[in-house]
Amino acid sequence: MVRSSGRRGARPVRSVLVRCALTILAVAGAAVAPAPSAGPAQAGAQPLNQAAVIVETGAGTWRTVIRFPQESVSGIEALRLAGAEPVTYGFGGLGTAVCALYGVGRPAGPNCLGGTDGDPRYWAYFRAPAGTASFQYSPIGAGATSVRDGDVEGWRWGTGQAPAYRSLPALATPTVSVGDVTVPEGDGDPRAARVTLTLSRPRATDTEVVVTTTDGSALAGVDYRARTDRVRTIRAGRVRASFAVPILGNTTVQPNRTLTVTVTSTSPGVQLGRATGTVTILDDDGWASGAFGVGDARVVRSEEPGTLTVVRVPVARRGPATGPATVTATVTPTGALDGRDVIVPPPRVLTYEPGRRTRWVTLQIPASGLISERTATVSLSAPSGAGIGRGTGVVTVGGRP
Ligand SMILES: [Ca+2]
Repeated sequence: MVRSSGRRGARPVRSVLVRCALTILAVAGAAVAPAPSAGPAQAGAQPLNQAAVIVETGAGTWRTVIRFPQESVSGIEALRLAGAEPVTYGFGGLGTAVCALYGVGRPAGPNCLGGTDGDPRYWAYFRAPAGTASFQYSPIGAGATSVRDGDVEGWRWGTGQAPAYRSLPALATPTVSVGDVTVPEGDGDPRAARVTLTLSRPRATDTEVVVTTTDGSALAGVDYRARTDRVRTIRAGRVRASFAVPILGNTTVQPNRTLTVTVTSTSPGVQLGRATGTVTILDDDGWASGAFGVGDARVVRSEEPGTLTVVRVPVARRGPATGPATVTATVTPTGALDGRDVIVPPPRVLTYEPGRRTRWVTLQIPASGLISERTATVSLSAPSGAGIGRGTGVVTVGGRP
């Protein structure tokens, strides 16, 4: 067994030799390993097995729980089930090397494992089989490895270090989290700050979430209406609910103020993830009367493939709002991969009829095991019937802690 720690600090030439040896082992392993998916899968007749796949690319960390009806799947198939889009290369048809995951690595080819291009990095493969609680370097290639119920797979792009380990039960337990929102204060008109509550994966029964507000620099009764031990329900099969805090505006120039929204308890079998969110009241009294301003929002994404959560960003106009007004809102990803991390809507004209003060820009967030943050901006342009007081807001999509 070759341990990762034994390879750390190895000279580059030796590193390449060790890697070649590993490749040969992987090829040899593939030659004698049984076909991983042999035999018909009896879907429906067997309970689903589950395993976890943890991948660190350097640009992001993914922790994904996969499920499969077979007794085992190969390490490559586990990566596919996790959505890692593995790029592989077959050495002589006998063994399979992993060249790239989530778009990070090398193209398929003889130099897939590196060593000749001056870049020492490669995809190091670690495993924590069921019953163990830490990663061990895998000397057998992923194509020849059988991933079984309870296993945790680990991959890290680098020079042989392991990714951070998490246990499968910790990753598979549904987790509830709360987001943040920044909302323009308003002049005392009815207005709510809405934060998003998300579940990491849907449940077969309703999930109750108990939420309480707490003063920060914003004071209950002055800046907002307190909410204590309010119960919100995330319906069975769903992954989100919304929690609204009434905001009490004024026309005095002040600093921005904040309050916290804390999830104090939830249903049995659900753990708390990001338990505290922040509501920021954006003072808008320096803006011209009638000016538009966009807020900010943060959400914790769900992890169950096929589910969507949403994040809503307020676009408010200050002042009497007696006439109609319009403004165009454009969402631009800043480092996020369009369609994978955030579904970017086309630019949209927001229409405010007389009396209307707030519209919301809604972004859909696909489920992902990605725990790293991704951001997008919401920009305002082409206003009519009003000016622009704050033209850019930030949407942050993160994973649970
Ligand atoms: Ca104010």
